[in-house]
Amino acid sequence: MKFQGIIFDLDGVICSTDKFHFLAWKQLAESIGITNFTQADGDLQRGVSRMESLEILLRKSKRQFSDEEKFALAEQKNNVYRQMLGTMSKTDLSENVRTTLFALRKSGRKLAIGSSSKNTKYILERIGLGSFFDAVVDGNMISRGKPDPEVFLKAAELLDLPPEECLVVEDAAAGIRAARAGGFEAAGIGDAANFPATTYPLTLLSDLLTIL
Ligand code: B16
Ligand code: MG
Repeated sequence: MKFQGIIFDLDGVICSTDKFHFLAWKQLAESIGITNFTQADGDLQRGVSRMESLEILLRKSKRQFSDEEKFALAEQKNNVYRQMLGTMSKTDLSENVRTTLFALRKSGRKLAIGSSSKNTKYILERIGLGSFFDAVVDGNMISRGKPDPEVFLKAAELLDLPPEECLVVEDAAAGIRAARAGGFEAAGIGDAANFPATTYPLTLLSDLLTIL
């Protein structure tokens, strides 16, 4: 087996919380007078950390905010986002993702999550995968966000495998760049299927089963 380990991004690969991110950021934008926060702005926030996402949003504001105010804004957004996550359940895990994960587990591979989100554990619990993965590395465990490879290198380390034996699965440009910077091959889903740095384009997560 070329890949003994698979490291999955969470949002956009295992489940889809991007719609909640967008709605919560949009609500925050409007509360500080930004009326032109669009889906294209939301797309730029894919895969990057909460504070970097805030900076992307604040580019649309004429006001300057102190660091203290920025932390308060990020918390305000996160509170709204967490409430939305509370509506998620096992039904938010698609059949395609569920059967793919179980087939990969059966093949004997080690499986990990490498996510920028500080809400990773909560999301995994909501969708019924709270204790499924062999390793979970999230935004609370890293000091540099994607496109820095830290999150994936830490996941490989926890799986006790070198990067060349792990495949990273990502949906975002920042994540594909992080994977390649860490010496990983990358499978890309969604927009990431078309990036030049993506090794394996996926239409569905189950396409992994034919690639491996
Ligand atoms: P949080 P991923 C990322 O998750 C999201 O794609 C990105 O939009 C978000 O800003 C980031 O998590 C931080 O999320 O505010 O929950 O800490 O794609 O790396 O699984
Ligand atoms: Mg993602």
